[in-house]
Amino acid sequence: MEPEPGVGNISLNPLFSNLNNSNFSYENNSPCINQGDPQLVDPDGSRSDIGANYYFITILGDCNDDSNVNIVDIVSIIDNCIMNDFAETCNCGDLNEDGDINIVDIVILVNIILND
Ligand SMILES: [Ca+2]
Ligand SMILES: [Ca+2]
Ligand SMILES: [Ca+2]
Repeated sequence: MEPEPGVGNISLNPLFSNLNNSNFSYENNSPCINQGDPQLVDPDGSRSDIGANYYFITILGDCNDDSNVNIVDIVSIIDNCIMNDFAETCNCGDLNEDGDINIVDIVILVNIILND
């Protein structure tokens, strides 16, 4: 089936994660991501995606989910993950993915920010 010609219609494979399980979420390389109505914004702060679903773009180190990795995230990680040990909310801060949030992760995050 060919889509109607027109703005916003594409005929690429949308790369659904798992159609067999009726899972219509997108793979991270789906051509639908950020190709929807440019006037609309997804909950993750990016341009809208084509279709009913959207792909949540998570940025490693972006612990306050504002789509920027900066000093605020470092403070957030130190406060929430290292000082208070709320480990369950700290996946964003485990930059070397060793299962632990510590100074090593902070150093990696600082380097990311400085090199950005
Ligand atoms: Ca999007
Ligand atoms: Ca942030
Ligand atoms: Ca770590």
